[in-house]
Amino acid sequence: MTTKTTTRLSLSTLIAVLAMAIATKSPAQAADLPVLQFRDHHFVPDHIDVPAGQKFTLQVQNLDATDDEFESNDLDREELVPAGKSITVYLGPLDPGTYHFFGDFHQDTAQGVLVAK
Ligand SMILES: [Cu+2]
Repeated sequence: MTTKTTTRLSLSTLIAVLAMAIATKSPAQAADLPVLQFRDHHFVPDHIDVPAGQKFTLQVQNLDATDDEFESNDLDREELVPAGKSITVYLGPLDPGTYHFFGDFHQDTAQGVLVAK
């Protein structure tokens, strides 16, 4: 009985550890991506490599004193990013390729691409 209890404990502990490992995998992946910033009405960086074939999140931060929008026809997204604020954009899974995005209120300067590999 003692042995059985120990075995069950070990198994449930192992399952818990595995579940945690799986649960923390996606956020770790997302943390590898740089924060996308609006800075002087440009995107910094203006090119981000992202993983193809899986969901990921992109943090978009607006360092400017005016609102802008993270917008992309390729990605079918239009998200307001208020002045001084950050938002999370949920994306993917994407096919490998290049996806153009822009700042809708400053399209003359705020342009960038996500490259899914
Ligand atoms: Cu827009």
